[in-house]
Amino acid sequence: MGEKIEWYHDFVNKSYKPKRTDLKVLYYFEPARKTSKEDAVGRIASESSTGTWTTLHTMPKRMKSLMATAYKINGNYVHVAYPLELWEKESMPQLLSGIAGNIFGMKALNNLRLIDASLPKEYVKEFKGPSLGISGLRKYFKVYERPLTGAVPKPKVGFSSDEHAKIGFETWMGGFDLVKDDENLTSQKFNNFYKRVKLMAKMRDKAEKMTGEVKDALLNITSETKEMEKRAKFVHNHGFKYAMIDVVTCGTASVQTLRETMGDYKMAIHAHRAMHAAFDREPKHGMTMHFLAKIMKLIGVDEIHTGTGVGKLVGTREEIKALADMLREKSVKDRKELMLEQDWGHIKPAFPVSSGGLHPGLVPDEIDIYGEDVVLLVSGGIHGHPKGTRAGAQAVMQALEATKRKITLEEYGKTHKELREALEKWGRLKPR
Ligand code: CAP
Ligand code: MG
Repeated sequence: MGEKIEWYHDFVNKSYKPKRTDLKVLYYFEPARKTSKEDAVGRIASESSTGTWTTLHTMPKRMKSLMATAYKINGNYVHVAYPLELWEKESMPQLLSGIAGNIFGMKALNNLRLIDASLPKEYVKEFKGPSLGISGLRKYFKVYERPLTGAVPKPKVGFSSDEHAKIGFETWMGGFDLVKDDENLTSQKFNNFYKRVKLMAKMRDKAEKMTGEVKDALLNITSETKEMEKRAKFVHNHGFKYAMIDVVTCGTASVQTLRETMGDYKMAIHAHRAMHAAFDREPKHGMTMHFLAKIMKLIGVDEIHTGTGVGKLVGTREEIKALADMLREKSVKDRKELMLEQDWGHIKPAFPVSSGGLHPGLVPDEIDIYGEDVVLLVSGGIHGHPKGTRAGAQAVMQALEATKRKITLEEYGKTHKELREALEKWGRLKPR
């Protein structure tokens, strides 16, 4: 018997109409030389569901109902429908092992990119989603008509816990809601996590007293999962509403665990996406940021980094708008080759986070891209202010007021010196 590849064609059916309960995935694919498109998409559907590389002697009939179907091929795009029974309830690692697993390494494909998955109601309902979400966080801060604002002490790492807390205090006093740890600051010799939390709590109390505003922090609990749980509890005991996790490096299983733990404390998760660009930057291969943000929302983060469109890191305006809508709306429609429809059911809306190379002069661009339901993180762009951190934060708050009142920054700067000084340094610079 020669090689039997017609097995793969059992996974292709262009007249298949997906069931309401099917999980549907959109992939971009490029077949390898001498592989037809039909063979390629058959392999994608097969390897990500029930198939293997050859025909088999035994295949119980009932297994037919577990096979995925590639049902729509449009140029280099293919839609695959997966029966719901394939997926374990409330297990993101298991879904990823299927629809984002072996298939990325198949020799039959030169490139494969998971663009988005449309998750059926029955699948979504098993997950928790954000614990507070946009409305819960706005209520907590009593801030309804502007973005939430935050900053990371810079340089990224190196400050002692004490120095860190002092910069935090200046940030809060400049009008910001949040002080954030950097993604690679966890608990190092020079800045112990537990010590930092204690000092930050002290400074927060002082800043809250002096300003009459709610102040909080995004302390980075990233670690081994059990230690993360311990750190989350410690942060909670010191009166913070949030903790930050590097969600990609930690992995979905630990994020799910922490959502449980932190949900008990009624805390929010700030998701830093460090490492995402290892698999979402190459436009023909890997998976999109859109899909990553979607699964993180599903498993329970309250906010996640989504890019600036104009700052120092990658991501186009169009992609960012699609991402922000997916995170914030109750349901979204298909956008050709960019995203699939999604009904969020009971899952609460989550905040997108704009960060990376921002400064006061870019605030109007961010409002134009995101509107007001966004967390704005401006770090180098406040600490680099000629008069220091507090003035830098004030300049950002002034830029927000000006934008809201539809006054140009330059005009507003005439009567607001912190903004004027920031503009004199950076203007409308788009950093790289
Ligand atoms: C920004 C930042 C963030 C990046 C992450 C940094 O600092 O703290 O980690 O924005 O990227 O370390 O670069 P600046 P993204 O404000 O000083 O640039 O939000 O795209 O995931
Ligand atoms: Mg950072």
